Parts: sequence; C-alpha cells; structure tokens
Amino acid sequence: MRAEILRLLRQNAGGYVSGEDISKVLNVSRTAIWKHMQALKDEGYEISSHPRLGYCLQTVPDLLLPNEICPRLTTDFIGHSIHYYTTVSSTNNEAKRLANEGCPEGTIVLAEEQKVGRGRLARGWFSPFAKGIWLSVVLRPKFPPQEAPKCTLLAAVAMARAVRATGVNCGIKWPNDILYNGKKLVGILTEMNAEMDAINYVVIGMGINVNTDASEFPEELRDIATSLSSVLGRTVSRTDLLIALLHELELLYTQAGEEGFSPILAEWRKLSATLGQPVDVFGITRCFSGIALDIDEDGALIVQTEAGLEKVIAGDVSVRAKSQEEK
Ligand code: BT5
Repeated sequence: MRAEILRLLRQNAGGYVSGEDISKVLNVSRTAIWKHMQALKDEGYEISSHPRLGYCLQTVPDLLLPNEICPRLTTDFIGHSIHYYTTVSSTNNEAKRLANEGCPEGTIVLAEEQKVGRGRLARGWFSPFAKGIWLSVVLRPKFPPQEAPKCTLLAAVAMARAVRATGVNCGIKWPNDILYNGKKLVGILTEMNAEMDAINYVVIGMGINVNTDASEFPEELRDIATSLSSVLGRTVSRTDLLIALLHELELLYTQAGEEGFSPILAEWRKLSATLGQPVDVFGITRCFSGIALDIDEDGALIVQTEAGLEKVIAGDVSVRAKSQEEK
C-alpha cells in the first residue's frame, strides 16, 4: 500500500494529490491513508500535507528502502523478496536464517548498518550507517557443492560490471575483492549449506564502500580501503548501484545455468587484477610466492612457483610490486 501511495505521489512530482483521490484509486479509507503517510514520514520521507490540497512528496530519504527499490527492479526473481534492516548483526547471518526457514531463491537481506559485519575466517567488516551497501543474496543453485566457489567469481564479475558503470575502473583480486588502485572497494563472502551431492543454499554477502569518506575508515583500514565516492569525488546513489548490481547478478546466474561458467570465467580473467602478477600466497596450511598464471574451471588460482605449478583453492593472495628482474 505504501509503495502504491508513493507511486501516486511521484506521478504528481512537486504537486499535491488529494486524500480523496488517493482513497478512491486505492480503495481505502482516508484514515488509513493518513496512517500510511505517518508511517512513511517515520521512515524519513518528507511529505507535506495541506487541508484542501492533500499530500505532496518533498524529499526521499537516503536509505535503501524496499519502497524505493521494488518499483525499479529489472530482475525476474533476485530482490523480489527484500528483508530490510536499519541495524543488523550481519546480513549473512540473517540470510542464512531465512534460507534455513525455506525462503525463496533470490531473497535479499539489506541493512543500513551491520554491528558484526563479517569477512572470511572470522575477520570483521566495517559497515557504517547508510554509507555502503551491505547485502546478502540467497541462491539455490543446481550445480554440485564443489562448484560453489564459482558463485564468488560470478558475484565478482557482476559487481565489477555494476561498479564500472559508475565510472570507477575497478579490477578483481582473487578470490573475493574488488579493488581500485590496490585499495579494497568491495568484499564478497560466500557461505554454503549443502548435502554430499547437492547445495541447499548459497548466501553471497557483498559489502560495497559507496559513500564512506576516507577519514571515516578506522585507522587500520585507511591504507587498504577506499570508496566509490572517494574515487569519483561525488556521492553515488546506493539505490541505483544496488539495482544495477542485482540486474547483473541475475543475468550472470541465469547465463551460468544455461551455458555453464566458461563465459563468466573469460570475463573474470579480463577483469582480473591478479593474473600475470607476482603474488604472495597465504594458503590455509602454508605460504609461498610465484606468478599468478590463471584460474581453472573450478575457480582455483594457478600459481607458477620455482618448484612448479600450484593450485590454490582457498586463501589470501597479495600482489607484490614487481622486482627489478621480474620487470
Ligand atoms: C571479505 O573478507 O572481504 C568479505 C567481506 C564481506 C562483507 C559483506 S557485507 C554484507 C555481508 N554480511 C556480512 O557480515 N559480510 C558480508 P576478507 O577477504 O576476509 O576481508 C576482510 C578484511 O578486509 C578485514 O580483515 C579488513 O582488513 C578489511 N576490511 C574490513 N572492512 C572493510 C571495508 N569496509 N572496506 C575495505 N576493507 C575492509
């Protein structure tokens, strides 16, 4: 009902719509409309009312409100169910809870702020109020559990496309970062629940630093993190970016189901900031150095070391500045 009221107010942008007209079109009492207007004001919409003229939408809050997102979605299923929070512990935790309860594929969880935003391996993720997109998407892919890491690659390509459309020429660092000039703009955390031979669900968590000012990052992140607004020197609409991202994500996910992962891997390679670079690999059990050569069909990183080829399935990679000989 609130989305419908907003649609009517928007149709008359800058003008008034009478309570009587709204109540006729939506077939609800004027008291009910008054209550919805109060609720919208509580959400941060600025709506002026006039005893004779009715209601006029003045400003929309800078929040990722479902009422702002739903009417503009271009997807068939991703984002059609939105769970929106002002504050949450972690959108991934919430998405996993919903997925365990059987929520539909494509359900998304959004928060203005995360109190315990998570990276991989119990690391933290800085998620300040209304500055970024803190998003989790529930998918139920048909492919086998060992192929789940491909979801991270797919999400990274979708993210890179959406970020590049804002004008930021970002690259992907294996396995889960979107970087600009070596600084992290986006982190992706994919979590899975599966049986031996089938995936129950995958939750893709994405954190995008959109409008965080450089000075707002905690001291320890200042040299390694950046935001779209810092790069572009202007504020970026989080709603526009989110809608573009969900669109790209669904496009690639559908493509992966129909054609397999090859085209996505090919695009990942083109967008990669890791391939061809000298890297230090911090694996689960050991560390080594080499040149990042490629990613294989499963999304593992292939590194050329002095001892031969190494396949890295999980871990961290840092790109080293090239030494004189390597140059
Ligand atoms: C990641 O882990 O990069 C995955 C981050 C995923 C965050 C999203 S937000 C929505 C969803 N809900 C969650 O709770 N999480 C997901 P990793 O590669 O382990 O990197 C973590 C490291 O990045 C930290 O140890 C910090 O060094 C750094 N970091 C933390 N916050 C950051 C930020 N806002 N921007 C850039 N770097 C950050």
